Formats: sequence, structure tokens, C-alpha cells
Amino acid sequence: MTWQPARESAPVVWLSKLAKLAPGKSIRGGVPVCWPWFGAHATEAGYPGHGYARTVPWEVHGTAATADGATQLTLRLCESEQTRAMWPHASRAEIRITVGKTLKVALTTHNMGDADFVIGEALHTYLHIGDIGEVRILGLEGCEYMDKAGGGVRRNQEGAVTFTGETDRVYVSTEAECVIEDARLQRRIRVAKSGSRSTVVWTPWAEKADKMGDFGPDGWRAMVCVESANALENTVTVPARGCHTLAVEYSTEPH
Ligand code: TA6
Repeated sequence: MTWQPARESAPVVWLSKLAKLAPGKSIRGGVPVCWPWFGAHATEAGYPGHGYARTVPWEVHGTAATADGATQLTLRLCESEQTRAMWPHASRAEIRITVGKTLKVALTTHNMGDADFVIGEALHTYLHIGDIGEVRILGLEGCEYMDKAGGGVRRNQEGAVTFTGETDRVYVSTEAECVIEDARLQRRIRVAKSGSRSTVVWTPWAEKADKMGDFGPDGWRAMVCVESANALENTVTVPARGCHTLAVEYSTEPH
């Protein structure tokens, strides 16, 4: 739910002071796992937004201390009658978290069935920043995006991403590494991904954050979501008896 390397003066992964830790409620912060779809379900309006993985129990499948001094956790999603009703496929979602000088998160989808299936997914990570008005996101220059806060139109990114209001963009067909340049905290957060062709950038800004009710006073100014995803035309076909991994490494450097 949060991560702060020993030498950092502030967390890198943001967690709202008002995050609700209740069953069925997504946590406002950390690394919410959007799976096995991203955004609204394609056909079932009553299904939870961003899939069910972020609001159901997971179990610890393994723990390890790595040779370079990191701690590794492997978690598996606990399927149930409810999840199988929404997702009737023989599948397993597994996440491997490696906490050390960097933070690595890898989401693997196993298809144990005899037919391919298609997933949408995201590691919907909340990054802690000094102030949303003083950050730039590099790496998405020239990329096409769907502007969710702007009526869903497609646009192309010109230059660095900066923020002056609610921003909710799904950048498509990009495998680029992103860097959050934080002038106030004088650091850069690097988001290096693999197995992901979409990147989502989101700030709710004041009005939407207030409506959501769990950002806390001005909490939205101290976070930005840079989500490594497979969404829209980048959804992934997981072959029968096969698997797919979306992995991200978060690191910091002085700026
Ligand atoms: O990835 C951005 C977004 O889709 C926003 O539109 C917002 O819905 C957010 O994810 C998730 O909000 P929630 O309250 O469902 O955790």
C-alpha cells in the first residue's frame, strides 16, 4: 500500500490518509490491481469497474529474501463463486512483489483452459509527488491517447505531460519508460515496464477527488497515477495453457 526507500524523505508509493480498508472497496493508494478487465466491463454495466481483483482476497503463496537483500512476496488471487460468475475461465492471477532498493511488481495471468481468453489489466499505481502543479511526466511524447476526461476523443501527446486540471488519459501502443520529474521533492521516479502496451495517467483534481471522498484534504495534490496497463486496443489474448506477465519496476533518482 505504500513504499518508502530508506534514503527517501517522502514515500514513493502514495497512500491516502483516508484510504478505506474495507472488503469490496478499492484502496485509495498503493498499487491497485485492475484485472481481468480495465475500466468499465465491456458488456455488464453492473460488474465492478477495473475488474474484481483489487477488491477480493489474495493469499500469500510464497515469501523469500533475495540475494541482493530485497524481500519478495508472491500472492495469488482467491477465486470464488462470485468471481467465477463474472469470469468463467480456468485462470489464475498471481502477483510477485519485490521490495528493495527498487520496487518490482509483476502480475502474471495463467490460462489453464483449452481456449484462449482476452484480458485488460493495469497496475494502477499511485505515486507520491510534491505537488501536481509542479511535476512533468516524460516518455509519452508523440503517443496517441484516449482522453477520458475530455469526452473520450483521441489526441496525440505534445511534449511532457503537465497538469492544470482533471486528467485521465489512456496512452495506447506505448512500451515507453516514464519518468516523473518532481521539482518540489527534487527527485525523479522512473516507471520501467514490460508486457504492457498502454500507460494511463490520472489526476482527479479537486472536484472529483472531493466527490470520491477518500483523498483527504488536498491529498490529490500529492499524488499522480502512472498506470502500466493493457487497455482499449491493447488488451491481451492469453493463449490456452499459456501465460502473460505485466511487470513494472519503480525507482528514484535525484533531480
Ligand atoms: O485510471 C483512472 C481511473 O479509471 C479513473 O477514471 C478513476 O475511475 C480511477 O481509475 C479509479 O477510481 P476508483 O474510485 O474506482 O478507485
